[in-house]
Amino acid sequence: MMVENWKKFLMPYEQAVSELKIKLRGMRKQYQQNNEHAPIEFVTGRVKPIDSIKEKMQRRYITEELLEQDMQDIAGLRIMCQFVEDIHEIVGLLHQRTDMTIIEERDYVSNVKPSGYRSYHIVIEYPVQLISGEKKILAEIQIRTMSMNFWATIEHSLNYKYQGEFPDSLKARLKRAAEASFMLDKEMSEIREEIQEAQQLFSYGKWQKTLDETPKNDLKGD
Ligand code: 0O2
Ligand code: 0O2
Repeated sequence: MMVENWKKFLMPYEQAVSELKIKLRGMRKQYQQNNEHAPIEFVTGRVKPIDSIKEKMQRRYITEELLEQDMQDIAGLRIMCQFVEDIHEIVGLLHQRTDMTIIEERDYVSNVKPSGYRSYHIVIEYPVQLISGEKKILAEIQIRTMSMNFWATIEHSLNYKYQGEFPDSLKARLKRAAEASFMLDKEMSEIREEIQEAQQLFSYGKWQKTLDETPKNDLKGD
């Protein structure tokens, strides 16, 4: 296969990212409707920009023939959560789904990368319905706490500036920041039950308020 038409090549990936964003955001909505703590805070997604695909192909010696198989994050989804415990809940939920197949898992939450990077990566096979029929594509779902996300986002942009060649002092600072991020997650986990109780009361309060206001709104309505 020659990628002479990138737009056409990326079409199924665009479709998959849009669908998966809706599906994952739908999971959050269901928790909210049940007035339960949602293990998902927010979801983002993107199709890898063509230049990044080309750069990664060179860096990893990936040929066009093997692109679909070997580049697992052309379609990328990211799930952010409040607590480390939420990550495992989401992983469990994804395992139960019948609309995707998990083909690989990389647990950088237990196995922190040397850089300090933490996140749980799941590679799925996802069927997209095209007018030409079904096409199975790979997508990567990264699941992380907001604290992990904060660190990764900062480190990623610094990487961009230094192209991975950090000065030693900066490297040490990032390591310390990663440890601080880990401590924050730990502290939050320890007070998790208390936080969740408060959040439930808060959302119940909001719900009550909506109920109280409904009749008035109805009267005002057309
Ligand atoms: P940058 O600076 O390049 O990061 P919507 O569905 O309309 O609410 P939208 O506009 O599609 O939202 O964006 P979404 O889904 O909220 O988030 C897209 C942003 O998330 C992109 O930033 C990506 O950087 C980031 N992102 C999400 N998932 C991934 C992933 O799996 N891998 C990577 N590398 N990045 C991800 P921008 O806007 O392109 O800007
Ligand atoms: P992007 O779109 O710029 O984020 P690797 O050998 O580590 O490059 P592998 O084995 O293909 O990667 O998969 P892995 O490690 O599961 O996932 C790679 C992706 O995880 C990266 O995408 C990043 O999004 C994220 N990631 C991995 N390590 C780090 C890290 O040290 N710092 C940050 N900020 N993110 C990391 P790409 O391909 O770099 O592209």
